Amino acid sequence: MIRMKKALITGVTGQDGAYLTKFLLDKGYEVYGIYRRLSTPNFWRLDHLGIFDKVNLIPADLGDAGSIVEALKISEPDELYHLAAQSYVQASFETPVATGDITGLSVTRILEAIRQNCKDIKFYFAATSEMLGKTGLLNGERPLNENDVLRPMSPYSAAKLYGYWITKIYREGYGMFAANGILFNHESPLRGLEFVTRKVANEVAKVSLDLSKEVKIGNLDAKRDWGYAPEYVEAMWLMLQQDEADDYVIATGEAHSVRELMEKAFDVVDLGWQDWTRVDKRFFRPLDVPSLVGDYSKAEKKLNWRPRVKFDKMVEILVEKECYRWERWLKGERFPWDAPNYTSEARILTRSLGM
Ligand code: NAP
Ligand code: G4F
Repeated sequence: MIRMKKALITGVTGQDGAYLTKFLLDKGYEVYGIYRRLSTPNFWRLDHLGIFDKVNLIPADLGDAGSIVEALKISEPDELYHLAAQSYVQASFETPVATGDITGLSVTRILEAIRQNCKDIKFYFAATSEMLGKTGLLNGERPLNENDVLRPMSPYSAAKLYGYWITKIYREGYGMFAANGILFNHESPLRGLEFVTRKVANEVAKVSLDLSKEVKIGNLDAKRDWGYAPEYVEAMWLMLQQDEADDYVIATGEAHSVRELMEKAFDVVDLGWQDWTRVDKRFFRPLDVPSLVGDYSKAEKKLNWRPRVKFDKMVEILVEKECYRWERWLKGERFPWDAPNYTSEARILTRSLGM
């Protein structure tokens, strides 16, 4: 009898954790997910994908090495996907030390637990295009690849850079199967509301239904390479199916500015973006990566992976989903991820207000 493969996912309640869980369950995996105890349960993404009852949940915290060892013992995984992190760049300027610990140092806690207990586990680390930072200025000439210089511009990306290097060190030093996915931005209707794509989609839907009068936004000039999250989790899995561990850029190869995002999102609801937009300094960062575009040719060649949903389609999916949700909300339906449950941005006092 063929044994079902087992996967352990940290960050199972996040955007990628939920899509990866669904992807692996569809492949016949037994999936275990680490979640942290919160005062309010946070399983809405798993619920939305209809998989909440199919994933085995293990309470643990990235700050607590013992709980990670316990999760390994309970799940005995073949593959471990380390996705959990303080993942919001702007918040990393507010909580740089906690971000260093959870987003950076936790990678060593997990790698050490694997090294000491079960060295054969295949390990995936969610590295990021943000690590490229200032090197993004080269985007005027070409998309960036795995060999480009990493020059982080935020406490978040400095922490990820540490995680990326420690992953390579355990791979080379101890012969462990440890891969880095250098993923560029990837979005979906399950994105946290604070990230710019879902924030804009949500606000545009509200404007179109007369529930709001304007969208407040930060740096309109920033450019990102925005892909579609459900496609990116497949790339994570493909990295762990190779004979040898390696590092891969996953991207669409297209750059679009936040200005273009606004334009396209308002276009979906037949409105002109400039009539409804206000630039607000609270959404600027002490430092912001100006531009990021990725060259995914190594992943295409070695993993046979390529993006299918590009910018225009991705924005349409997000805006249409938010319009659908708000239309039903007006009829009295409620959803677990309802925006009214989020704190109004106007009441969040960040250090950017004093800049
Ligand atoms: P996300 O939606 O913010 O999810 C982050 C996950 O980490 C959540 O499940 C969160 O749990 C968990 N977490 C945070 N602190 C924790 C702690 N102390 N102990 C245990 N769990 C903790 O992020 P995502 O978009 O899915 O991204 C997944 C990973 O890929 C992250 O590491 C991110 O930095 C990286 N990445 C993302 C992108 C992107 O564009 N999405 C691109 C490159 C890299 P709660 O639900 O309890 O908060
Ligand atoms: O959506 P964002 O907050 O994503 P960011 O900072 O690029 O980070 C995301 O992608 C990374 C991969 O490169 C991940 F590693 C990370 O975990 C996260 O998933 O902001 C995108 C851009 C930035 O330049 C930001 O300054 O949009 C700009 N922006 C302009 N106005 C805004 C806003 N960002 C947000 N969140 N909110 C605004 O109102």
